[in-house]
Amino acid sequence: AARHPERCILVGAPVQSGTDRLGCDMGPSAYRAAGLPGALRDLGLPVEDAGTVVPRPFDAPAHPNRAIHHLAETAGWTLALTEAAFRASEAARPIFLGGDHSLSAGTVAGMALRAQAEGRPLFLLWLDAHADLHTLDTTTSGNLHGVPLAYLTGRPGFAGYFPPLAAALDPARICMVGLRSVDPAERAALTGSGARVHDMRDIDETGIVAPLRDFLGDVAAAEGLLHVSLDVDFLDPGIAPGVGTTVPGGATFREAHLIMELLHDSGLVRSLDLVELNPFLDERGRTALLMADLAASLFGRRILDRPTRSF
Ligand code: HAR
Ligand code: MN
Ligand code: MN
Ligand code: MN
Repeated sequence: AARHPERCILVGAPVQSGTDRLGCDMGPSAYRAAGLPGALRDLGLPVEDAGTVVPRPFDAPAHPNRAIHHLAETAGWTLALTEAAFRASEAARPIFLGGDHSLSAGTVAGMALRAQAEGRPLFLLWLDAHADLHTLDTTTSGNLHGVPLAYLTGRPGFAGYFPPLAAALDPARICMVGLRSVDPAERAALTGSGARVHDMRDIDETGIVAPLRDFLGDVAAAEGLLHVSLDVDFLDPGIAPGVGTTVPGGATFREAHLIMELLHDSGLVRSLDLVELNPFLDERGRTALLMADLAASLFGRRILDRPTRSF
């Protein structure tokens, strides 16, 4: 019996309140224009489109950190997306079409509820140039796409400003890959957190295959649900320019595809975020096309057939 439903469900999450530049709200349309639904159907998968999530009203008081902007709006998205993720994942594998990375505060919280309902642990693979580990007190940009992992792991200072978190994630079940822009407060939070962290230097020195297989082996042994959060800026800006926060020295085309191929072979992925695409900054849709192509690889597109490695 399959560990996960075969059906995919697309969930539009046009969030842009977590950044200070406009354009991420066009992400869901760009993924549809790039042919993502058809690419998944070509793999023989049943694909449903759940349409677009709408933020819920949320009353957040003003925060003493004056840099923060769009706090109540982002909290309202978190509330709506927690519910949407829980609902969409009941009988399908959700693909959340972002939207900036603040949306993961909601999608991952909803998947944590789903894991809880199934009596299984949630694991999280975070593919990103950034750690997104600021609290509301440490962010200096005030851009809330920089805080979702702090919220999700239950770091202090979110009470009253964000929806209460039903189940905080154990950092030991988080694997971060691709880091190359980490602020001092985030670095301090990572030290001793128990999270697995593979920065770009690790990838350069040892490659990503062995550490990823190690992580996937742990997910399988725990019969966990795996959520993957793919930030466009994980990729090198030379191949993925359509993002507001480019950082040089990112993953190559093949490094990114190999991760997707290994994830597919593992059979462990239950849900996926595609985040930070800014179609206004893209070049003739190439970043949207690459992200859609990576999603297709994660859901089973392959070069040649090969025996599946079991975990
Ligand atoms: N750490 C920086 C800040 O907090 C940059 C955060 C950028 N985040 C994203 N998502 N683009 O990863 O402002
Ligand atoms: Mn991010
Ligand atoms: Mn990032
Ligand atoms: Mn490491």
